[in-house]
Amino acid sequence: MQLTRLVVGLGLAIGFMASAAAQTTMRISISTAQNSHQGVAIDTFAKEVEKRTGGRYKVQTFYNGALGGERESVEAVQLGTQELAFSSTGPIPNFVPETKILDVPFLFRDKAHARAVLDGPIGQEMLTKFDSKGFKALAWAENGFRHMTNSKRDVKEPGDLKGLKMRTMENPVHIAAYKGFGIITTPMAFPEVFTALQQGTVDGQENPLPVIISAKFDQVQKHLTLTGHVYSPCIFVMNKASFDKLSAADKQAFLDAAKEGTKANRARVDEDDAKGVADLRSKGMTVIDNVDKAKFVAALAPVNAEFEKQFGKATLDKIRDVK
Ligand code: EAX
Repeated sequence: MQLTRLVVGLGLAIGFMASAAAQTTMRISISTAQNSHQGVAIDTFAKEVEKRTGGRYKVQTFYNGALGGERESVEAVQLGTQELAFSSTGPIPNFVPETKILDVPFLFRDKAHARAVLDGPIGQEMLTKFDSKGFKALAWAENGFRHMTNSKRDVKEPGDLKGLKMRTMENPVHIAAYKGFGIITTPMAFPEVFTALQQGTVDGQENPLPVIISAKFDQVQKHLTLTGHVYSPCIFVMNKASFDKLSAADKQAFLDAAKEGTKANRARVDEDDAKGVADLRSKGMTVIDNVDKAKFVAALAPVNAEFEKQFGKATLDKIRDVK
């Protein structure tokens, strides 16, 4: 009797262990909605991981900062309490300082330039800097070029930004740059931004069209100016120990899945950029789409001189010179 029980118990335990080994579930999160350029990135990634590992790995997807804002999720990935996250580079320099340079204003000419840098030697070398910080960086993706919105006035000239109280990302380069415009900067995690705009805690914020649209900022912001002042990269990060535990073939599967996620992400950014202005106008925003960029660049000359000192002109030029 007792022996039978023992055998049954053992059988159950072995069965449980086998099924646990058969499927491992991991978690990935974003701070934007599922119906967004970030949503398609992680949905595609999850689907591809499952497909490429024959269903042995499953990735659960979380949206709208359900597991916390970007800084919190990246921190959780570093600690290993969450396996994966997809984040903008907003909070990333606080973990991997080498990435700071990517958020320098007016560094990239256009998306093709930025993608070429990130996919080329400079971006790929930067991915390896995550290794010693507890991460495996799987792939770069993007938010796109950031633009200014506010509830006070049309911003046509850089001087119009003076005195606006704006939410910024928790990123030292952004904060320094926007102060250079005369903006009163209020760093804040993304999940709090909509309410802050709604309640008037801040006058404005800045984000790419795909974020403005998916976050429905048109409901709480009247004025949009296409300043394109910063290119905003995103990244797939994974806990280093979780990645190292994978077999060589599974590591490749995760890397390839992230690449597919990036493809879907960039295609959606292009789509949102193409349709975004008309969409936001139809929802009642005024859109200034013909600013004299040179004036905005000139307004940041003193700040950019600081950045040249900090990062080195040669290093910045290496990025600028990528064709
Ligand atoms: O990644 O915090 C931000 O403004 C980010 O651009 C947003 O969370 C999307």
